[in-house]
Amino acid sequence: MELGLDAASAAPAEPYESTERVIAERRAQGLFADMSFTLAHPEVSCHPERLFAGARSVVSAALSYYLPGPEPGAGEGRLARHAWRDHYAELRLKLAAFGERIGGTYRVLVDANEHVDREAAVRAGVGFFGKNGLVIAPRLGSWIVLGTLVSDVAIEPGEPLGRDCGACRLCIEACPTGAIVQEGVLDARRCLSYWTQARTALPEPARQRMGASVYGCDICQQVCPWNRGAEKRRGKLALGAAEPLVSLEDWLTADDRELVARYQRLYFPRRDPRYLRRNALVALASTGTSEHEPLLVRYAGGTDELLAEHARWALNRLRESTARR
Ligand code: B12
Ligand code: SF4
Ligand code: SF4
Repeated sequence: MELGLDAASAAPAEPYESTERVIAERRAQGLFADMSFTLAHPEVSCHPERLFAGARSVVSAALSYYLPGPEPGAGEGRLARHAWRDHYAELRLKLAAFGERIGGTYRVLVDANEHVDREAAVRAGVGFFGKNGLVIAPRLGSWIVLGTLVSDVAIEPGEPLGRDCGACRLCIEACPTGAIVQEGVLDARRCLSYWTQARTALPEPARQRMGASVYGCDICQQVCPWNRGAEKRRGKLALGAAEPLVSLEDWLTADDRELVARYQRLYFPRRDPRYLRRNALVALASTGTSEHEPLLVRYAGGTDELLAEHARWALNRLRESTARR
C-alpha cells in the first residue's frame, strides 16, 4: 500500500493446471480467434514455477483506474477506460519497487505473454472471477489492471475469496454482441474489444456495434453492480493527463510514426497505425458529421484496400444517417 498499489496478495508459485486445460479446450473450440499472447504457450503462461530456478511465490497486485469521463462529441472516438493512461507502465514500476524491497530474485510480469495475470489474482485472493470473465476485487470492482511479481522469497499466501456473482447476469445481457457465451466464457470472435485490436477487416456486426469506440469496450463492466462503489469513491477525481477521447480526424491525418509513438500504451498488430485508422473510420460513421465527408472520400479512393473499404462503409452509413436527420 505504501507503494501506491490498491490491492496485493500472494500465492505459492504452482502450476495453474485448470487454466492450462481451459486454454487448450477454448483454443480448440476457436474461442480465442487468432490471438497468441498468453494463449499460444500455456506451458509457459500457466507455470510461474518455471519462470526461473527457485521461483516460490507469486504476488498479484491491482491498480484501480476508474475516472469519470466525458461522452464523445462530434468527430470524437472513445478509448476504453484502462487505456486512458499507461497504467501497465505504472504498475510495472511499483512492482519492481516492491521486488527491491523484499529482496531475492524476482521477475515482474504485467500484461506479459508469459503469465496469465487473472489466475494469480484469483489464487491470491485479490479478487474473484465475474461472469464477464473479469477479476472483481472487493471495494475496487473490476476497474483494475493486474500485474504479477514472481519471487524466490517465501511470502505468506492469501486465500481465494470464495465469492461469486450470485444470480446476477447483467453483463451477459448487456453485451451487444452476445460474446459472453457461458458464465465466465468469452468468445473473442464476437467481442468488440478483440475486434478493435484485430489484424483483419472488421466484420459487419462488429462495425455496427462499435459506435464511437476506437479501442476496447467497457460495456460489460459499466453494468456491473460491483463497480458502483469504486465509481462513487473515485467519481470526483480529476482527469489529469488521462485521455478518454481522441479526435478521429487527428488519427486519420497524423504522421504514421508520430501516431505510433504517441500511442505506445495501446496494443495494435505489428505497431501498424492502419489498424488505429481502420477503427477511426468506423467510428466516424457514428460521430462524424458532413464536415468529415471529404476525409472519408479521400480514404475511400485511396490505394490501401483495407482502409478504402472501411471508409466506403462509413461514408454510406454517415450519408444515410445525415439524410435521416
Ligand atoms: C487475451 C486477453 C484478452 C482477450 C480475451 C481473451 C480471453 N478470453 O481471455 C481480449 C482481447 C478480448 C481481451 C479483452 C479485455 N481485456 Co484483456 N487480456 C488478455 C490477456 C493478454 C490474456 C488473458 C488470458 O490469458 N485468458 C485466458 C482465459 C482462459 O482466461 P479467462 O477468460 O479469464 O478464463 C477463466 C475464467 O473463464 C474462469 N472460469 C472457468 N469457468 C468459470 C465459470 C464461471 C461461472 C466463472 C465466473 C469463471 C470461470 O477460469 C478460466 C481460466 O482461468 C490478459 C493479460 C495477461 N497477461 O494475463 C489481459 C487482461 C485479462 N485483460 C484485461 C482487460 C482490462 C481487458 C478489457 C476490459 C479491455 C477493454 N476494456 O476492452 C477487455 C475485457 C473483455 C472481457 N469481458 O474479458 C485485464 C483484466 C483485468 C481484470 N479486472 O480482470 C488483463 C488481466 C490485463 C491486465 N494485466 O490488467 N483481453
Ligand atoms: S468487452 Fe464488450 S463485446 Fe466484449 S464481452 Fe464485454 S461487453 Fe461484450
Ligand atoms: S454484471 Fe453481474 S454477472 Fe456480470 S460480472 Fe458483474 S456481478 Fe457478475
